[in-house]
Amino acid sequence: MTVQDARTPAARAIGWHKGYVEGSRPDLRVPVRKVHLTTGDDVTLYDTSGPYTDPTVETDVRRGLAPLRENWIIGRGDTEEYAGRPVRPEDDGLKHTSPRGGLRNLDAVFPGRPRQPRRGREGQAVTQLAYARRGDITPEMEYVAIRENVPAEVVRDEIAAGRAVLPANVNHPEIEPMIIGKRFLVKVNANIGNSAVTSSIEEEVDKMTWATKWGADTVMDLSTGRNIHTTREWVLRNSPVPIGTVPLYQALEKVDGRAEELTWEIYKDTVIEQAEQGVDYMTVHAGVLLRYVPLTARRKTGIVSRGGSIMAAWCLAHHQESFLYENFEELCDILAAYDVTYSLGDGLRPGSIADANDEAQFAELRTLGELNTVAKRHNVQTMIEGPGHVPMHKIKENIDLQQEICEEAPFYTLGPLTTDVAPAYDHITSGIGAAMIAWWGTAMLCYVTPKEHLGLPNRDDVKTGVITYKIAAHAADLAKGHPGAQEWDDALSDARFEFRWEDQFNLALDPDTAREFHDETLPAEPAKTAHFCSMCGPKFCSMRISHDISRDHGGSQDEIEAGMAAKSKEFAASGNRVYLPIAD
Ligand code: IRN
Ligand code: FE2
Repeated sequence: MTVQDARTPAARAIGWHKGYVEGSRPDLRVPVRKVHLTTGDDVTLYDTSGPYTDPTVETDVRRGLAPLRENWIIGRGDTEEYAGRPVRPEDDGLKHTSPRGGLRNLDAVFPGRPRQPRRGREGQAVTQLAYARRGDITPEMEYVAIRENVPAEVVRDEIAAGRAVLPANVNHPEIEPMIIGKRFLVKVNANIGNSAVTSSIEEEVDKMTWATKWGADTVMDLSTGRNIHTTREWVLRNSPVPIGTVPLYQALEKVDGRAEELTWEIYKDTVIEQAEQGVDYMTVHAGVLLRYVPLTARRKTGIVSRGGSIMAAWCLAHHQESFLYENFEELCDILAAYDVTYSLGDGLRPGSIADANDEAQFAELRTLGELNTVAKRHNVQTMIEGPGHVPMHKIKENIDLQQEICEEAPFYTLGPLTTDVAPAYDHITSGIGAAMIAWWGTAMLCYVTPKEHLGLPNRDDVKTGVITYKIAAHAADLAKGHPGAQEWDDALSDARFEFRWEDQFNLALDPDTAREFHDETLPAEPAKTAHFCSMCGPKFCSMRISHDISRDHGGSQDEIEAGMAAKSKEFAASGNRVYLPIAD
């Protein structure tokens, strides 16, 4: 493997540069972050920031990122381009406000390269799961194998077994492939755009790149309200990470927020619209069954999931079984034709400590297990969403049950929050639960920001949420012994012990804040060295050993004792200090 170097003087100055590890073909280049230490060494870290941090690549938000997977997708020869579903004004949440009305196409809403959607030829499954089961190692699999430092066969086998997913819609060629599964690094998702209160399209794109800059592995676009289709198009075309959505939210917009007016046709249409755009994974709350809704009646906080409450309202209004559950097989075929990954939603997750692990929650989990089996039969990659609010002593049961019921499909959890008493600090209440559940096997963590339960996250909250969750994820990687995880800690520890401040900052999850805090309080300190070693050198150590073990190693017992006494005096004379400043 060769490591390419995108180093420029400017990149040098910020302490790291983007490098690339080349795979078996020239268009397979895996980005890494190369942190430059003052010792002259480099530390190589996983990098999610995309081409934006490569000064040799020009990016333009109006054109989108280069479609790096396009040739891989076309090369497989199992997809076709087609005219695509016309985008109507109402799909954009604009509802008849378009001056001319009528049809619009994707080119009109995104100025970037013209694009036609693709799908599996004759509706066949073009999923990484189907390829893995066939025994193929796709370029996407090789890419994540390099990223994760594991053999490509492990990637293929984990995907084939359904223990990992590689979300990669054939209409999202811009992504840098990543994998979600318990054998791999724990991943973090950041949610953006969860409000009708307007932020501009550029702002949403900026939130996405901001989240990936700090280490988000996937981003969920939960936009509602106006410009929903256009916003998503811009986010997708500019995103180096997989994008997830909850199509139910947009479907609800199409019926003016009246849940009872939702139909399978409206929902299906929305899913296809989003799949054509390139959404990589979709939350589907198909486990909320009519008969489970009454189980939530005596809960302290009822149904807190947005998708869950929409489906519960629909089921009650019609007194019919959920249209998501009833049409699940057809939905599988749609997702398989684009390689959209399921994220089976936890619509009945507990919203308070009191409701954790109750009958409603686990009844839904059993249904998700059943749906997981159906999805796999259709070659659809699948992960399972999990709670919510769960006290520490009840967390393990969640992951153990999920792994058993869902045949080790990747678990994707929201926290869980370990206490309800700290609004404004729920990134911490949930970061605790996230670290625990990730250690036990959760594959991806959905971040929680300090604004949870209180308001909408701003830029700072997004950053705080991502960093908090990167801590939880990495703490779990360490505990799980993921290859390479500890090298990062060791490099930082060495830097800390040797007072290489710049190295400490550059290795930190948040170099900016570390640097700022240090400048605020601590004066610069010189590097230190172990006094005992500079004083004694190897000779003393060998004397020490021979003293303990054998006498015939260099002198008589008297000589050894005299030597020891001399060293003792020398140490005292220097002020009895274990570590001394380096003279420079
Ligand atoms: C993750 C695990 N459980 C829930 N999530 C995320 O919560 C889900 O992927 C989505 O981004 C968000 C809101 O989901 P509800 O409230 O519609 O269930
Ligand atoms: Fe909550």
